[in-house]
Amino acid sequence: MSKKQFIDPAIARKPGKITFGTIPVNQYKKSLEEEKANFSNDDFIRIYRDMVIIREFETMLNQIKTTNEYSGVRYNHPGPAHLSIGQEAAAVGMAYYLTVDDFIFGSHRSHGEILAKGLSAIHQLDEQPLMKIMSEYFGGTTLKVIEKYRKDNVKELAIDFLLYGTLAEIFAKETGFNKGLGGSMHAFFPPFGVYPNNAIVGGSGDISVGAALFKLVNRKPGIVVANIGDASMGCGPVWEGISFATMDQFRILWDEEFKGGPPIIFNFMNNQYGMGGQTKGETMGYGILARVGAGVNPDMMFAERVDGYNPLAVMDAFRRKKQLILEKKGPVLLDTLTYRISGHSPSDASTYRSKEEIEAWMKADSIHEFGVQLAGNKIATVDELKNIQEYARVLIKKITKLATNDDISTRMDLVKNPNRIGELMLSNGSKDKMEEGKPEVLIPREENPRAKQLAKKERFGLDKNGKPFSKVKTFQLRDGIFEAILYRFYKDPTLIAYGEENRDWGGAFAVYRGLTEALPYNRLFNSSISEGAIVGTAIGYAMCGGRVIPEIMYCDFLGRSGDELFNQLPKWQSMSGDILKMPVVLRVSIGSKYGAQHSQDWSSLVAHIPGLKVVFPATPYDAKGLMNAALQGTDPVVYLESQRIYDVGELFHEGGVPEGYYEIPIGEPDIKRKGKDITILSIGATLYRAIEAANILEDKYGMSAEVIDARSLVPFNYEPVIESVKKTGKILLTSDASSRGSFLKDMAQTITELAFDELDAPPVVVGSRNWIIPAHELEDFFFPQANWILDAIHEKIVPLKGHTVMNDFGPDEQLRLNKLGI
Ligand SMILES: Cc1ncc(C[n+]2csc(CCOP(=O)(O)OP(=O)(O)O)c2C)c(N)n1
Ligand SMILES: [Mg+2]
Repeated sequence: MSKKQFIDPAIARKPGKITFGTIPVNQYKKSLEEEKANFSNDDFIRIYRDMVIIREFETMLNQIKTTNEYSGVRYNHPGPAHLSIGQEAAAVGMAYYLTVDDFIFGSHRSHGEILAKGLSAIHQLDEQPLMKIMSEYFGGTTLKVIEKYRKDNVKELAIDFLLYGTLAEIFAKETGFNKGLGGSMHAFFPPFGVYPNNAIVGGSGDISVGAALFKLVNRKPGIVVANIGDASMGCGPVWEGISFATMDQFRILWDEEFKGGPPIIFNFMNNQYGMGGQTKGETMGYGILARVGAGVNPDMMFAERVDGYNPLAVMDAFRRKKQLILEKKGPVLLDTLTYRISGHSPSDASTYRSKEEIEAWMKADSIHEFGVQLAGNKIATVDELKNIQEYARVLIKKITKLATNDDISTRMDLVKNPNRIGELMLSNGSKDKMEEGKPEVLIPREENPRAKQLAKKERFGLDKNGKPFSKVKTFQLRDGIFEAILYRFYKDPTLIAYGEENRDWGGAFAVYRGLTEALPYNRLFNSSISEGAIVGTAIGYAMCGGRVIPEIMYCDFLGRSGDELFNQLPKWQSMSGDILKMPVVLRVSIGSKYGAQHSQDWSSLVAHIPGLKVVFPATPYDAKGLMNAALQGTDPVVYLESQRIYDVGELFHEGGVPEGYYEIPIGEPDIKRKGKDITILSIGATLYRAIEAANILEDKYGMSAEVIDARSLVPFNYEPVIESVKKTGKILLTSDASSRGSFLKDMAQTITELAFDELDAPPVVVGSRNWIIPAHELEDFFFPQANWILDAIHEKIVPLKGHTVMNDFGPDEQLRLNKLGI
């Protein structure tokens, strides 16, 4: 949305036609002789060598998988190995012109890409920085293994290091590039510009765009290459990543210097199959994959098909496409045609393709053909080529011996330290800013129009007589969130925020009102309606070193970012072996009044996912303090907000919401109302219903309830709750999440274990119904109400004298509903 752009009906409604340009298909025609102008003999031989190394590496894995032996080295590898025999030219061609500043992302079939990019980086780096990288990575753990066996030549040592680090990772050894926590499908090595590979196919489609966004926004050198399988063109994150990367605003609304948008090449490693499905003719409709670029933007993403069986053709394409990006001409799509001679995995019987087809592609094999050309053009003799093959065999055998040796290449010792992996789940860092530098802003913070308005507001919600101030006079919960975010924007130069309607509109619920005036487009912008990419790009942005606040407008829409939320955001810190940090604060607004698909509280769902922190503040004081803490940290935090209480004032914290900076530690619950007879533990906006119930309990039944506001779901300190239960002997837990399988049940069970002897009755859970959420007029029948809490206490914990039950929480009804699945 931008008022700068006038949408003229006279123009928009005019008849016309869209004409597409042409998309080149295998247009590379240069002979090796002609290429001598661009490559030295050494270059040609190195290209051959790199392909041969990759081929031998994959051949070794194939043999290990199928026969438990390679060249006399015996080993059983039960894990995955998706091999890329046949695709070597595509990988080496892709990596050749990329510098160490250029990042690649890939998929489950990325061994070849990792090695190609690593070999290219090793060639480009001087010995000193190379040695520094190796000796500093995990304090030299990986280097120490191979150093013993080779000390003569740094470049050769680095090749050993690359092959060993990758293989040890595949074999789940702690000496591998990601401490063995990534494995075959996720191995990577950032110092060489090799970023995560993803077992969720298409998973890199949006993460890589976030990495490119990081480069763009923070003016970092280099481009990003997203290596994606051809069948993954059917995946949501890929389409969303492409949509996000090609938004018009980069060219039209952002400052001139950002014109090209995220510097990214979507490189489809088109081996023409997705497991057993043929993409052309069966599972996709594009015919030639490059066609897809035509519809995306007027530049047709400079889409092109290139012969991925010829390394020089791929290099030529990458050189030209990289140049386009450096000229700020925007994202590029490459369809790199290749063939997977190996099966999808070593157990693949290739029932879906003919023998003739495999043989035809083997006959055209890129390594063989390139070798013939090198010999034909007198660049290398046949014997020299054979020597290279022998060199690769010796090298791979040596590395295989080292990586399979359990004494040299050890696994994480979970006997000695059973919680080692647990300790890597969260980084728990505290960082004012992710990088040094002056944050880019448009006005001084004091001049912010919203900040000026807030200065006049009442920071405690009640006047001297205990009467609430009017809404307009009160500093609200949304203001607490705003203040914390505004503060951080002036502190951390890497911080950016985006989502739907974040700019101009000020966020759908006015949390960001006043931010547009403060920040340039490159720090606050509206994204495409791509919830997957909103979260996915944030992941890529954070793993490259930035801090980011993506926003999901309604909690219900989290489903659209399911994979990003389940498999990416929570997992990359630990899967990287703590190389990557993930300072992403994902703001998620929980709806109200809008029925079944706009009012769901999915807090239980996100709290279930290991690797995420989850907070749900219910007061302005907590909202500001928890946002400050989330933005100071280095972990992914799902920050839940309830639309029902965006406008509440502070009713609990004496003195109101401080103007200055303070943090509320994530994980610490807070006693909002003191009591001695029963404990009520609430999550989120239900706090106010719990307080209402507590007041009725006091007034009508003479029972004093202690109300504890969980504030956080993960992590969570149970101690204050247990202390309370020791005093009261009774506890009821309540939140707006549907009761079955909810986080409340998890808490109830933990409390039972920790305080069984203190309890007079089992902990009782009062969640929402296991229904769809009805219209606002019927919402009170769905979300827990004060009278539900009273009914549940009466029926399950302690009879309340004279209480008339309105809802049946008795055991018979509980049994009946469970039998019915509601
Ligand atoms: C989201 C997801 N769906 C399904 C799979 C199972 N799977 C693994 S590889 C693969 C085929 C992918 O094909 P393509 O993207 O062309 O890559 P290729 O395997 O050919 O390299 C499938 C379906 C997966 N890993 N992730
Ligand atoms: Mg494929």
